[in-house]
Amino acid sequence: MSESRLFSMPEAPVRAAVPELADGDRKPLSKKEIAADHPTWCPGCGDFSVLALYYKLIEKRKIFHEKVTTVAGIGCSSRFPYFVQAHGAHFIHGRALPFASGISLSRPDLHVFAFSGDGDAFSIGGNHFTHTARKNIKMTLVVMDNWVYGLTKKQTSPTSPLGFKSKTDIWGAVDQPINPVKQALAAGATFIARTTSTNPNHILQMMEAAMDHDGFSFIQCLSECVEFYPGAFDAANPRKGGKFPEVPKDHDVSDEAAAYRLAGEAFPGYFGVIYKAQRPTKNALENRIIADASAKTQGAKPWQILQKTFDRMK
Ligand SMILES: Cc1ncc(C[n+]2csc(CCOP(=O)(O)OP(=O)(O)O)c2C)c(N)n1
Ligand code: SF4
Ligand SMILES: [Mg+2]
Repeated sequence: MSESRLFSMPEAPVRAAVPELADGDRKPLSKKEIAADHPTWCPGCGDFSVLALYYKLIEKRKIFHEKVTTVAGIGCSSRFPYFVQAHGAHFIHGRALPFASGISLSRPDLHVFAFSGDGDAFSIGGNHFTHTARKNIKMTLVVMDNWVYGLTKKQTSPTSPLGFKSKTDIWGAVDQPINPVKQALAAGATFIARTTSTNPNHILQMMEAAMDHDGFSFIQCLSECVEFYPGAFDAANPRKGGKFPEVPKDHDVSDEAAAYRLAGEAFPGYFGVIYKAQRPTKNALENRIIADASAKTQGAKPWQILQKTFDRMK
């Protein structure tokens, strides 16, 4: 690229802390203003509930169109951004997190939400889950876990339980399923919560807590696929004779070993915030490097520092 072209590039956005959400002069967005296309999910799919609560979150927390971005990979659950009237992307299968990472690192003024399925997040996107968590990139990831590949019509997913009969395991799944909470803990996620699509108040509570966390926040949301895995989560639904055990009040959310023990409880396990830690985000650490470099180069802009680095490499 010629020097003149490079110098005509728009300036990098000013890096600032996330501003106060409340903007007294503006009305919160109504559901009508946030809802886009009519969701194409099967009637009864758990994903409807997650979407409805996301609308509610945006309304309740007065997040405006220009301050939120909604990213997803591929899958029934990942159709999510289509149904939200805001900036976002329905991206490549398994690649929502790297896309969302770029947004988060370059636009610290935005609230970045990623939505994924169990296949999208833990199969094809498993490596990105690990690295986004360990880098502690500020965003919220909601995995709508239905224990199956829904969009492609019933294949075994990484969270399908042993014995689950699917098109890929006609005699029943033989592979040990992963435990999303343990996976997130091991990867270094700094906020981990569990919820279920049948408990709307709880979903909203978890989304708000995740959004307020300064770091990578992960929510495993059980979300029934009524078409290919009906009844999967009945044991977690009091209306179907199940239980909804909340994280015990005396659980220390900063205790990793205790979180690991809670995560290992038999299904339905515990719901609520299971782990929360403070660790510098990649966003903050990179900002520090940029600020130091800028100070050493008499206030040069990030792209000017980059240009100097390229020049040295010539
Ligand atoms: C690179 C690539 N590989 C495979 C597929 C096919 N595919 C689309 S969605 C999907 C799995 C979706 O499962 P999950 O993430 O659990 O979402 P759900 O549909 O259950 O919500 C697969 C394998 C694809 N679209 N792209
Ligand atoms: S196939 Fe399953 S996951 Fe997909 S929309 Fe239908 S119920 Fe939901
Ligand atoms: Mg799935």
